[in-house]
Amino acid sequence: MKVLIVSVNRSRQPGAVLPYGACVAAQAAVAGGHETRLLDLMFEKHPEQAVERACRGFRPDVAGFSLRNIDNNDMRNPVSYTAEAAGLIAAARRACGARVVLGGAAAAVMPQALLSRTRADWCVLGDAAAAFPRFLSALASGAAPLSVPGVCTIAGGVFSANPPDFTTSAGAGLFPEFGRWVNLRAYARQMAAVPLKTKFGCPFGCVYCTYPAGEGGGYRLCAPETVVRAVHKLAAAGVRDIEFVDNVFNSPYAHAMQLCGLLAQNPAGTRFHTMELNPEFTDAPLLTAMQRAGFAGIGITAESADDGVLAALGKNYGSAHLHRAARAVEEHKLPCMWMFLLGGPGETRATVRRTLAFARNRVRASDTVFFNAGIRLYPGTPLEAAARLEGSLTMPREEMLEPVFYLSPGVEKKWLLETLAAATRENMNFIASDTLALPFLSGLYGLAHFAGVRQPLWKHTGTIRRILTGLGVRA
Ligand code: B12
Repeated sequence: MKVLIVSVNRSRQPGAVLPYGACVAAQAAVAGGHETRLLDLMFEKHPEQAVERACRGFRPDVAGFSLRNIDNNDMRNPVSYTAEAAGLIAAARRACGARVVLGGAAAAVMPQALLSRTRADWCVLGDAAAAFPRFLSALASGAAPLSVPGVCTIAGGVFSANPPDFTTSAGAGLFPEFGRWVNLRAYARQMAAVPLKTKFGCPFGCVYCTYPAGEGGGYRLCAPETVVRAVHKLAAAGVRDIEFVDNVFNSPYAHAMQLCGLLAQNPAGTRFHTMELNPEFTDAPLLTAMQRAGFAGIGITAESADDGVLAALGKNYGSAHLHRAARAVEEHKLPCMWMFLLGGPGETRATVRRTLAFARNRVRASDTVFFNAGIRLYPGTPLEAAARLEGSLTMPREEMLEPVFYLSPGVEKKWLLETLAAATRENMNFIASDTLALPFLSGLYGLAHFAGVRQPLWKHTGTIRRILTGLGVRA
């Protein structure tokens, strides 16, 4: 069959991200013996026309739409992407008779609502490398696609789903030939690293999160040797920055340590990044190993510095782990971004102040702190159930595609946003979601790349904000 994969994501917030999942899906279709093309809409000015053109030119039998984001996760300036996705699918329908299938991280979060909103024929959940070829061969042979694990559909108004298989192994299918599918130079010009994933699954129980539902609760690890081979292939293709995009990079701890050891022994000349360090496993030996491996920037998803809030969020760590991680960061040279999530269950003015005090006193002035206010509510999470019990969430699940957020009844939105605005004014290394929404951010990445600045750009947050403030720009 002829298969067209369309990567729908065009968000540049906080920066362009390479369509990793779409590349995996395209490579999986090729592995299944299908003639495959990928249309990446990231840099397209007229996406609907681009879809129509691709459909008319290629005449695909199957159009697979890779949906990464439902919305921008920003309570203050919410942007929803589903109407755009529905428009693109309608454009494909106008231009060709392909059967339309959804996949991707967004599809995994709300398959039924997305199928209904976009009127796609099918949705395939789980790892594309395992599920997509099976789905395609079922279609090609006339077998029932619903017999394939991970496939769902709405027929006659009724949603049916075959649960995804969370036992398939994580292997070479996770390392597509990126350069075959996307314009790597265009991403490099936007200072976007090439993403790599080293495992599936998430065993943690954070009350707001969809990761275990999307990938299963048990780990499926890639052999570190396979990851190192993929790194060397990318380096040979000219890639200079690689970002590990695991749900949590440093768990299992031994796997991360082994990978860092192998990367240090077999240097590829690439810089590494990850924004996904869990504080429980962020200690001095890990940071030493990461530094030796060639990491150039790390992010710690701390969420709060208050033990009560961390417990209510279902976190596996407490504030003592944050303090230990801060000490380890101080002892190393790695630039670090700390990320906090304000407004979760149990949050009060006092707990917000405790988190801000940690950020002021324990984070180096040269490091960056990112604060998000309000937590996006997703169907099926414990936080959704809590919000319904509190009475703060009343809308039916099908409508939760529109951005809806949890905010603790113990803290008023106005006070929280004003307090955050004051903290970011006073501390040039603090940023909040409104900084990510700055319209000139993409131009800034381009300029920095042109000037030879190395990733990550956020390590210059303080300097950039000082310059912009001096120019009278609120950033
Ligand atoms: C790492 C990460 C980031 C990094 C990205 C770094 C980078 N260089 O790529 C950073 C921190 C920058 C980031 C930012 C954002 N992120 Co983010 N991120 C992730 C994370 C943890 C992993 C993403 C990833 O690359 N996975 C690896 C790839 C291979 O997986 P995948 O894309 O899902 O593809 C697989 C399957 O979905 C499927 N598949 C994919 N496409 C297709 C197509 C077809 C046809 C088929 C059949 C199958 C298929 O097969 C693939 C292989 O297994 C996910 C969580 C998660 N577990 O998905 C969140 C996640 C994708 N992010 C999310 C969000 C919201 C955002 C932001 C909007 C938030 C913000 N304002 O910062 C931005 C948007 C950035 C942008 N420009 O688009 C949401 C998206 C869903 C939603 N809730 O809307 C997720 C799911 C987290 C969540 N549950 O809320 N993110």
